[in-house]
Amino acid sequence: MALNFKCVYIIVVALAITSAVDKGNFKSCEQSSFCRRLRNAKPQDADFVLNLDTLHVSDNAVEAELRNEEAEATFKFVLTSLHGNIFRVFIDEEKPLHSRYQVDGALNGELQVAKLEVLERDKEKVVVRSGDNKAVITAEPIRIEFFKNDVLVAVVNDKGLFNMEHLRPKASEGLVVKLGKFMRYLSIFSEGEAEHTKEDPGAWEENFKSHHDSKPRGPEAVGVDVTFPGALRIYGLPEHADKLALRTTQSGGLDPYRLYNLDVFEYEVDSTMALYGAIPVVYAHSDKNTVGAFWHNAAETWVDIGNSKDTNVVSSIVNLVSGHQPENTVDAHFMSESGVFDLFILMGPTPKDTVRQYASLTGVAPLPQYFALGYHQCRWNYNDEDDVINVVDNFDTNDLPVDVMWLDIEYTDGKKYFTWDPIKFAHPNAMISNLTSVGRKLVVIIDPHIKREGGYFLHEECLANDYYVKNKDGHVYEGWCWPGSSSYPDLLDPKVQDYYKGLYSLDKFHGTTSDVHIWNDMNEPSVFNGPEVTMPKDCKHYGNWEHRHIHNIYGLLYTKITYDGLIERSPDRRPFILTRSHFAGSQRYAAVWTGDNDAQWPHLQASFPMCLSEALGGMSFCGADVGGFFHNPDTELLQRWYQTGIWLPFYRAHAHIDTRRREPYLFAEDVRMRIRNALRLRYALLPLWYTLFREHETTGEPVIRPLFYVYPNDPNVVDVDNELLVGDRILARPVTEAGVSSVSVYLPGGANEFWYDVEDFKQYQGTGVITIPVTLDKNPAFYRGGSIIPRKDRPRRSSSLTHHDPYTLYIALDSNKSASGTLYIDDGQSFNYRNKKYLYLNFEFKDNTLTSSLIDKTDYPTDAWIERVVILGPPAGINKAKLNSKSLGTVSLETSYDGENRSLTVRKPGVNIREPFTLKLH
Ligand code: NBV
Repeated sequence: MALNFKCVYIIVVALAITSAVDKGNFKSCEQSSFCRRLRNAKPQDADFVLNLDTLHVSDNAVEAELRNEEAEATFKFVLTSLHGNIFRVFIDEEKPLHSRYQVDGALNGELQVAKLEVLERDKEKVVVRSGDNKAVITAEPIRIEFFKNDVLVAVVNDKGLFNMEHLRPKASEGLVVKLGKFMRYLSIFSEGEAEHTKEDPGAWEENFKSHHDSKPRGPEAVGVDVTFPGALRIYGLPEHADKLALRTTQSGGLDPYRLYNLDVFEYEVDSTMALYGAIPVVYAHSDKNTVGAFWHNAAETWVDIGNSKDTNVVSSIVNLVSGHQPENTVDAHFMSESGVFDLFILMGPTPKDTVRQYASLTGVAPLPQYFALGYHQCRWNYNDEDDVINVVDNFDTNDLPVDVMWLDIEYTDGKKYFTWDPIKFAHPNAMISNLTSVGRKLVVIIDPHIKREGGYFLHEECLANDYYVKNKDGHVYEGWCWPGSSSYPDLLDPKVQDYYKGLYSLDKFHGTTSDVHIWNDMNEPSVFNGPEVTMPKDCKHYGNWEHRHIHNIYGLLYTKITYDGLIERSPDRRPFILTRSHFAGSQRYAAVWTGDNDAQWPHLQASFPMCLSEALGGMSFCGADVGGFFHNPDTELLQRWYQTGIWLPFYRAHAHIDTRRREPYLFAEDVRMRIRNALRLRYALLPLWYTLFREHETTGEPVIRPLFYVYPNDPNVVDVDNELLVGDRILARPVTEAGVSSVSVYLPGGANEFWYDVEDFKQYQGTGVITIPVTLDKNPAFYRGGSIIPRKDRPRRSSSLTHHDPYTLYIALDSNKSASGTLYIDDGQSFNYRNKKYLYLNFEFKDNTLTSSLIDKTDYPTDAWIERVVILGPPAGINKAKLNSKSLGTVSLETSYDGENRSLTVRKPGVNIREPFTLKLH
């Protein structure tokens, strides 16, 4: 067995180092029975009809029976309106043969229903209103039109692709099965006549490569199309290594976007293939409005995307000739293998509203500890305790800040999680103290596969208590992963959840402290010898659910348990967790990274659209392995990666075990200096990042934002994804191309929007594309005119050492010579901020006066003060400033104007940051 595993390991590593993704290991839609059933179906006469004789309308719900006559199946249809401009459409079978799975864990608590008012009802349709939203429900065929302020913004089942395969007993051979329109029109497997009596060959069992899926319940797929009239682009559906704007998959030979959490070795960019995470939300956007759809389903899902700009090429030409310009439309066809029908329509009307509506359903990321926004140093693996200490020492001697050291799987005793290698990591406490003496932390990896080894407490306890997932025959499921033969905890079982979170307690996980945080990897779950490198779908979970029903939430459940475990372990510390697998709602527990990327320029480029897409899916706390996981980056790529990574919320360097060491101090001084500069800029801006995370927690707004989010009325930004905005205060367009001497940047906002280069303060107007000359030192980024950016400019070894440091306020003036901005401050680690122990400040600059005030009536004692105010685009003729505050009274201050950098600096205002003040320039 050990030999076997070694072989698997060598093959895996060799593959990882030498080849690109092996597409043959993963299904295409055509190779997946339910996907081809639903995708190849042709819309036709209504099979699903609402029986409006059974209509029941209450204050907040419309209910009726939904019939598929041909299949003789009855469903229950419920439409509700929810607070915050959301509609929910829920359909389940009336008397199912087996219950259909309803996702548990993605939604953030109880949803609040809103009032519905019936405007019209007759035999054919019902019209209801909720605020300025309206839904027109047509009975035959079932179809729902959604209107915002009387403008049609979304249509459910516009194309007639709605389907819900009712659960049925397996028909004996030769029997005509009533399957409804989808089977009837399925011609690809049936030649000649009478194809309607045939089922798809994979409906009741399916093979993929050497794997057999026994499908004990048979077909139970569910799907629907949603059209968004007027939309120009559609975004969302993380995780894919693709552009931010989703591409048309309905034509041009692309597979639909697949949502099935998978461990894909050496994934490719520009691909609709599944990756580690699945967030089934889309946002359809035009320069006039934005509307979203959240498909609440945890089973394998494919989403076909249509955009009339790509699909109606012929009619576009005709229209061009005729001068008639019909409005653009986009649509999404959701197709899931199982589950109830549960669709939320997020009525917008702006990107901000829509994203906040999604956050109101699935929650927000809680404020992380301050350190988590600093720089993280990881590699597979740091060899031993000395190696770890040596790395941080080298960071120190080279003036490179670092907050967190990471340990990958080799720190364990033979890949047995919750243990330490007895030789290499024999004194974890001493190692941890060394880190924490300057406020640093340690993150260790904990994966869900459990080594099946006699004497390993975790395995023995799981076995003895029946905590493992079972195979289709009811025996404990065994798969292969890093430790060799492994089993997997059944995370659906409340007893397992309870037990597993206890593993993080300090007396169970010896050697850890409250400063040790957790990395959950391989939690798709990854199973080396499983179908598509994951768990067989017919494995069984608690509650009699098959793995197929819950696959996409396995990682979510795993991180929730970790989160609960860390809270229980250290009730006064905000947990930091990094997860690879994720689903809607994962933001409540963990940060995410884009997995095993490659040290290639296209992967650096993909890091922005991938994380922006995650941010729209609620997962703002996102990053990509700096340097690229597989292979060795050249120094240009490495520097550019460090420069780019500072603009993503999670900033961690990581590398595969077979790559060369690449800690930044190992390079020549010029490289080291550029990396140092990037790190310093990141650290200087931590007060802004932290403020944005707090604002995310209170408002649901993403920390990083695509241009269309901040400039929704500008149709030119809909495809921009090599730029992003940090909040709405900084626009970053790092250099992600090799060997270039200039880059083009789209500056949005028009002639009245000012932008200031973050380094030399050069002023630009937002009139579109400009070309910026670049050297290896240049990392183009711009402060948005009208914003105030709080920074801490003193370089330190770690973020916690900056806690008492003074602030510099950068005031980037707009065309009216005014600006505003917020700053959030607390202890950076505990939950005391939930008891009003924080400061939330508003800075306002207008009429040559800067005013600081408290937004909330709270307090946090701090000795941090303001050491500088730097005004960009200052008014002419200023040479003095007068500060006024309660404790300092009125103080006259000198100003200095820097002609080269076009900035005015007021030195040492000296006022404590928590004290309201005015600073008048004259
Ligand atoms: O634990 C080893 C790696 C880890 O370094 C990486 O970040 C994960 O994404 N892990 C995957 C297992 C296998 C990598 C080939």
